[in-house]
Order: sequence, then C-alpha cells, then structure tokens
Amino acid sequence: MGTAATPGTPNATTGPADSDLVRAALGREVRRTPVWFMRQAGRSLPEYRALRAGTAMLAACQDPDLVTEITLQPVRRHGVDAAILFSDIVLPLVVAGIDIDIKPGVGPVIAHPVRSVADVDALPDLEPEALGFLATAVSRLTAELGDTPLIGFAGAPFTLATYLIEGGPSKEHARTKAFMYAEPQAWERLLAKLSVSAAVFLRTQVDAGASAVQLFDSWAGVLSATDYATRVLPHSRAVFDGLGDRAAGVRDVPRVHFGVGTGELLPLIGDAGADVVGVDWRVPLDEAARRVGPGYSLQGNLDPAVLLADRETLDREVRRIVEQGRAARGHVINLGHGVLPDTDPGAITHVVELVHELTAR
Ligand code: 1CP
Repeated sequence: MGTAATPGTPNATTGPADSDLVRAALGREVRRTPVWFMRQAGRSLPEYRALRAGTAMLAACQDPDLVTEITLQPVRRHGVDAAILFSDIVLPLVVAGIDIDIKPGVGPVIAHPVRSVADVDALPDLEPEALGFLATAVSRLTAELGDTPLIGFAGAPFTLATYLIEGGPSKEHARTKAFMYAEPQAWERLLAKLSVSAAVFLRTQVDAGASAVQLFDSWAGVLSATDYATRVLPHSRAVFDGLGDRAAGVRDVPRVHFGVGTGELLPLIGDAGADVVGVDWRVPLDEAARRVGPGYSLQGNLDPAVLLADRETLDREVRRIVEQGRAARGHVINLGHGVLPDTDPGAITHVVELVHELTAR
C-alpha cells in the first residue's frame, strides 16, 4: 500500500495526531518546525479583552463558550501550530472547592493559605464529575480545530503548592521551602494530593480529545537539584503516570514538561515521563539538548522581551533559535515563558510567518 495523500487535500495530515506539533514532540520528521506561544490566549489580544469584559477570570475558565472562543482567537489571528486551552493552573483547586480568586494585575490569591499539617489534611479532593464544563469545552474545541492540535495543561504539584502555601504570587517561595523542610511528611501528602488532581484534570482533557499535554512547573527553578530530585520530581512523575500506562493501550498523547530557570534541573526534568522538555532563554538550545540527553524533544526558547524589540533583533533571535534547535531530536518553537502583556500581537504573527518560511521542508 502506498501512502499517497487523499485527493483534494494536498497537504493532508490525518488529523491532529499527525500534526507537526505532535511529530516534533515525538522526534519524528516534520513538514515545518511547529510554533506556538505560552499565554498566546488572552493578555495581548484586544479581542480577548473585549470578550472578557465584565466576566471574572475564574468564571470565564468555567464557561465552555468563552473557553472555546478565547482558545481559538490566537489560532485564527496568528496561524500558530497549536491551540492551548484557555484555563489557569489553579482551576482544579477552585473546582475542588478551595477559596481562590484571580485578582487582576496580581494573580491567584488564596483566602486561607496552607500553613499547617491540619491545613494539608483539610484540603478537598477534586471529583472528576465536577469537570463536565472542561470536557465540553475540549470536545467543542477539538471539533472546531480540525487538524490543529489542542494542548491541554495542568500546574505541577510544586508550583501549585507555592500558591497554596504563600497565599498568592511570590518571588522567593521562602514559606514553601520552609514548609518542605520543616514538615516533610505533610509536604509529601500535599504534593501527592496535588498530583492526583493534576492527573484528573489532564486525563479529562485527553479523554475529551486534547492532542498533547503540558505540565507547568513554572517555579521549580528555585530548587536545588537535590531537593528537586527527592522532594518534587516523584510527584510530577506521578502526574504523568496517572495519565495511564502507555503500554496498556490508554489513549496517549505527547507530554511537555516546562519550568522557568531550570538550567540546573534540565538533566532531571525529562525523567518525570516527558517527551518534550521546555527550556527558557537562559540556556541555549544546543546546550539544553546536551543537558537533557537523548530521547527528548525541546520546546522554547525565545526571550518574551525580544518580542518587544525591533524587527531586526527579533528576526536574528528567531533564526538563532531555529538553528540551535536542530541539536535536539525534535523542536517546538515557543517562548521561554509567557507572552508579556504589552506585546504587539503583530510581532507574534510575524514570528509564526518567519518560522514557517525558514523551516519549510
Ligand atoms: O484577568 C486576567 O486576564 C488574568 C490573567 C490570566 C490569564 C489570561 C491569568 C492569571 N491566567 C491566565 C490564563 C492562563 N494561565 C493560561 C491560558 C492559556 C495560554 O494562553 O497560555 C495558562 C496556560 C495559564 C497557566 C498559569 N497560570 C501559570 C503557568 C504558566 C506561567 O506563566 O508560568 C501560572 C504560574 C499561572 C498563575 C497565574 N494566573 C494568572 C497570573 C497573573 C498568574 C501568575 C502569577 C504569578 O506571577 O505568580
């Protein structure tokens, strides 16, 4: 049997599972290097601000109509190679019944931070039945997106623990680390609990049709490699393991594992069960490929600030990243962290066009 494309569909893929994003994630040959942007939904888009007007962030995340439309906006505008679900890493906690608000200009704020062993044990579990809105949004989205893959996501146990313990955004995460050292058993129970809810949240998205998942351990870079390996990594591995046994035939999708400032952790991060390791701008991709070792694709690593620079700088940086990314078995172009709020959306569209032009096979 030949593998000729179906007549009338010259660039035929066989759906999102054959997309360049999935192919690059698994280290397969691609038609063009895929590109998408963390925080592409929301933030810099005027059509997002218009749609969100009058609706609180966490309410928007639980409204399937809004989630679908906001997720599609950057795909339509920029022609990116993947959609990322519009949601937030704290949503599984909110749905479980924890009192959290996302304050504009601040981020997630927790009414009763976790400060004691009793607080850990009192945390409610996430019931999968409460995620009907999520399954609805994901299945609508996958129907609308056609061959474009939808990336589902969850916050990793450590990063969620920083919000629960600090009570909101923080820089040093000192209370979190102090709790980790002072209450090692409660820490284990807390992260185990968070790994179960992250796995439930991801599984719902995969079952409803997501084509890839990303685990955001945004703040893991504040840890030493030893603390990360012994007190955090096993719980991130539990999230990916909780997605089901690949060998047992559960519906499976590529797994991206991302953190900021993780240069020293790169040799460990893939170990959680990732296919793709996210890299920020601090480590060049050829060096990152060496640190993660064979068997992983890379995602990244344009500095989001470069989107605010002149076009000459932007083009030079994109070309450098395309070249350095060739050192990995597969490369998904992205930022090293999320789109900054005052980014000109035109710069994002320009990067998509340039990447496609530079990498067309
Ligand atoms: O009212 C608003 O518009 C609030 C701004 C906002 C938005 C648009 C927040 C609050 N979250 C989101 C959406 C969001 N959050 C997405 C959407 C999909 C996309 O386009 O990428 C995603 C993937 C997230 C994930 C998220 N939330 C992370 C991990 C990614 C990262 O940036 O590291 C983190 C750390 C959060 C917490 C959070 N939620 C919101 C803010 C402002 C923050 C960060 C606060 C802090 O600095 O600690």
